[in-house]
Amino acid sequence: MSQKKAVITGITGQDGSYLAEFLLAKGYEVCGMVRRSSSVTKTRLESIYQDPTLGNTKLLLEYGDLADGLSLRRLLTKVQPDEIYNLAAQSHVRISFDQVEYTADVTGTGVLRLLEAMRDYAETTGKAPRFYQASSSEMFGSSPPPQSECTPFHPRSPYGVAKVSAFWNTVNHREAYGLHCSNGILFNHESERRGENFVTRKITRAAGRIKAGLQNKLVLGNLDAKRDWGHARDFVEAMWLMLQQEKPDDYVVATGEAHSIREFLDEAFGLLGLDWHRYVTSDPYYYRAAEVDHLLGDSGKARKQLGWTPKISFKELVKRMVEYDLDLAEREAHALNYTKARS
Ligand code: NAP
Ligand code: F7E
Repeated sequence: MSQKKAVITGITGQDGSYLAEFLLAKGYEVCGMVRRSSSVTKTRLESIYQDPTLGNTKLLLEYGDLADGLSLRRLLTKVQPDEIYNLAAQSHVRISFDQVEYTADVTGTGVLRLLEAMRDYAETTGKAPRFYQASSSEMFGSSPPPQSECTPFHPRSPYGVAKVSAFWNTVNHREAYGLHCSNGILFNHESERRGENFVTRKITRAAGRIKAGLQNKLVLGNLDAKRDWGHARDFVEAMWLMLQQEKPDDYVVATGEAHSIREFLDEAFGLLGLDWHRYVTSDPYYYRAAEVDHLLGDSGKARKQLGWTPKISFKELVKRMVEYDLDLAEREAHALNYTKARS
């Protein structure tokens, strides 16, 4: 079979970068959709991206935006992908309360724009790409744990509501038009590349900086929420596995182990020999208008039907993040001392 081509929206994000690496290693040609920004957003792709004018590369980047339907149509016509991974979103739950309409437009309606562009492309060319939608455990919201594919959705944020709308549009394109559309209902997954305003990375960044003497305070919100945290590198494999199935379907992807923010703090600060109670305070500023208290996934279906299993444990996840962020902080401290010494 000829080389497969994949489009990844959201390639500059945490998951996009891991998925691009994963697909390139499998021999795919990958085209990532990037949106225009005034600053560089390709830092997570540094190890795999090179300017195509400098030589052959299997990773190309094209401009596009989920808010711009024409750009999506142009992209599909140009790339002619076999598989589309829709990872782009305004993905921050707390911020979705401040940017309600934007979140509904990009995280919700944007998915419909992409699905419709794909449907038109399939009808015009007779070639139907397979479609992966990055659905989220936030759709379960206040439904009690453990949550599986059978658990009712009860979202608790504009982000969760937008993801529910995207979920059903993905299902509807599967049922109404016979397209190969799957939802991965992924529980929280983190990594050394996690955005710095998500709680796990905020904690490991701060722990590293405190250890390096660069900071002595960390302000968080609700410390009692529980999350089922895995490593993003494990989770992107599940996305790919879904699109290799003969039939499209929806799958929960989770580790099956939940921890509170306090437990994450114990583990992260403990690895550096620090007592977090000396540095951490909780401030209502970081509380949400509505909270999701307890997410714990039952991924039995994905394990059985996809043969997927997470390899990186909670302790290993925290260790990797802490070690990475300690190194980063030490380099920051070194650069600061160097600048001071020269001035
Ligand atoms: P992330 O790091 O926040 O990445 C989001 C990506 O979407 C970035 O590449 C961002 O581009 C892009 N993007 C944002 N708005 C866009 C727009 N209007 N048009 C095109 N691209 C846009 O998120 P992630 O953690 O990798 O998550 C990937 C996907 O999985 C998201 O859809 C998220 O909602 C979903 N999800 C994540 C988790 C998790 O725990 N990580 C769990 C369940 C579901 P910029 O770089 O330009 O900002
Ligand atoms: O919050 C609490 C906060 O922002 C986790 C996204 O990838 O996963 C992510 O959404 C918990 C919440 O992730 C702070 O209240 C306390 O209970 O790291 P988070 P999230 O909201 O679970 C889901 C599955 C997605 O789909 C999303 O895209 O931690 N918390 N103090 C805090 N959270 C943040 N961000 N900052 C704090 O200071």
